[in-house]
Amino acid sequence: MENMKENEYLSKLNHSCAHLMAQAVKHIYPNALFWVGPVIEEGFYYDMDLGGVTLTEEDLEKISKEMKKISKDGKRIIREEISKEEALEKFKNDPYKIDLIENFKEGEVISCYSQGDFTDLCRGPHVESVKECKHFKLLKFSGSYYKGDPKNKVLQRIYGVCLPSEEELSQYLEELEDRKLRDHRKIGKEQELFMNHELVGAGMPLWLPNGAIIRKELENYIYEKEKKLGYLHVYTPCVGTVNLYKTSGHWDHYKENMFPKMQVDDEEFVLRPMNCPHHMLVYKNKPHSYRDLPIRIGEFATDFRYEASGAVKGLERVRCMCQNDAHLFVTKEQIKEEFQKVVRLILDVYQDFGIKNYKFRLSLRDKNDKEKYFDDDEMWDNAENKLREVLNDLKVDYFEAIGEAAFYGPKLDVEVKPAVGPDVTLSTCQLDFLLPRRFDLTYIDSNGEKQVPVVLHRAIFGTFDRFTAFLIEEVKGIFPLWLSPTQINVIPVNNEYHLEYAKEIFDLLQDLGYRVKLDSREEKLSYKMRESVIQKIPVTVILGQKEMDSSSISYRVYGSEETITVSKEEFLNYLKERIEKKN
Ligand code: TSB
Ligand code: ZN
Repeated sequence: MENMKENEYLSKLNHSCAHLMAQAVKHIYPNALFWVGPVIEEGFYYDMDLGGVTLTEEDLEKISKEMKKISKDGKRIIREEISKEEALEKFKNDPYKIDLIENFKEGEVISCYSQGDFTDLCRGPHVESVKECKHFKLLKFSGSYYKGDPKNKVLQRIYGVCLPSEEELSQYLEELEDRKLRDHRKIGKEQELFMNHELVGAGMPLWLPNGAIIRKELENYIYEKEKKLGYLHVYTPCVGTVNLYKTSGHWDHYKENMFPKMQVDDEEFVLRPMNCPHHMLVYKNKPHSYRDLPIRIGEFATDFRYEASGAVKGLERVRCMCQNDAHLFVTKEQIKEEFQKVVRLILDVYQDFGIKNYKFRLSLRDKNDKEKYFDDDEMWDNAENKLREVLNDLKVDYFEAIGEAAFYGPKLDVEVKPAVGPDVTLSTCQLDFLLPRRFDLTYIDSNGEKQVPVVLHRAIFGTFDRFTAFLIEEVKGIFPLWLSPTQINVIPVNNEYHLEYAKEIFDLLQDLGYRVKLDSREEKLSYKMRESVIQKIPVTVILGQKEMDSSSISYRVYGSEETITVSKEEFLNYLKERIEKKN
């Protein structure tokens, strides 16, 4: 899908369309004042003060009509450069523009763009004439706080998009529609995967039975993988004392992302935002020799983070989350190999889930920023080079982000694109030189001397929450057999004659551990089969006289119209194989 921000012409076109919209709004609401109207990935928006008016769908239509009229009129868009004083004079009745102008330095050139009766302060660039903004659509509107601050006034924001032709616009809108259909919040509701309730709180989803099945399968899946790679799993409390987080440094560096502390007797507790401190203590529980390393401590660990209420989103961005976390304690010499194993595991998992659209981002330090980064140039250079080497050896595609590393070390993240909204990070692997020092962790090396281990923080799924959100959108709610909440739907052709056989097959399958449903409602076969498809059940078993007489099974696979008849054994083999192959 086209990204309006990344293409020079589309960016110009969309920004010009934002001006066109502002002009139309001004015609309808002469007292309207405008704040900012940037281009975004999806198109554009403009924030405006309509003097207390709250927009409706009808307003959007009216504005759209007026825009068409102005565009047809075809006025040229003219740039004019003025001084700061001139600008202050020109916009003296507009507090929003004054606010913007005041941010300009003395002597800096300020530009304005005019089209017909409308002038706006703007850096540009713009297209030549409003005529070019012909193929647009106003997408939605919402309230938005002035400068994004909830203490400020609520402005009206209208979103829209503009493309060079009607065909491109309708194709784009179709794609937007498709994305909305894939939105995990919509599918989550339809398929009863998760819910929210105001009594529990924003960003605190409840996993319903269907969602819980998927989560449990994901847990089992990654647990088995990690077990084979030598991980040791633990359970630790989802609270810690303030002192624990003072020791780790989170209290000083991460406090704004944490829930406030609570007093219990004479101890101060916080809900944990991360599990690293607990795992440091697990390591420290006994002395270690170099022969014990690497030690890999894993946990499916619940964390709480403060996320702005406007930012929380379904399962993707939550305030209560469960990380697929692990901390690997390694010697300096082991960094490369362990890091490589983590990257391999990520690639392996993504292949199992058929995830193809992702980007590796290698976040490095900014060498000149001595403030932000832990000061040990040799350590940094060494580590950064090792990470690069691993990625090059494995021939994975990645991009480097200078200045994006954490204070304590470089990291590798996997970025994915949700159906709606900005990109998010799924997997992460972060090198850390600092935390082991803060917790005074040591091991005895081969010369009998004390050394400090290096820590790798890694989460393959990221959180089960975010991964599930992404997975729902990837598969569009059509889960593979091994993950599907209901795997098999058994339908007797005629309840009167075939229900008993259907029950027998149902019991057999359930007993073998399959998640199976028996549809014994008094409905027509064709109706029940259609419903089975609507519910996206991977395998529908249809049992009638023929099957009963020969002790066989007929089934249909989701997405196919073909009915296949096989023996019981063959059917069970088929199921087993499909689940093993995860397809
Ligand atoms: C990997 N200490 C490390 C850990 O050892 C850590 O906490 N890293 S993190 O901050 O990057 O979080 C791990 C993963 O959690 C992220 O990669 C992301 O996939 C996921 N995550 C972060 N914030 C949220 C959130 N608000 N909702 C859902 N998932 C989140
Ligand atoms: Zn960690």
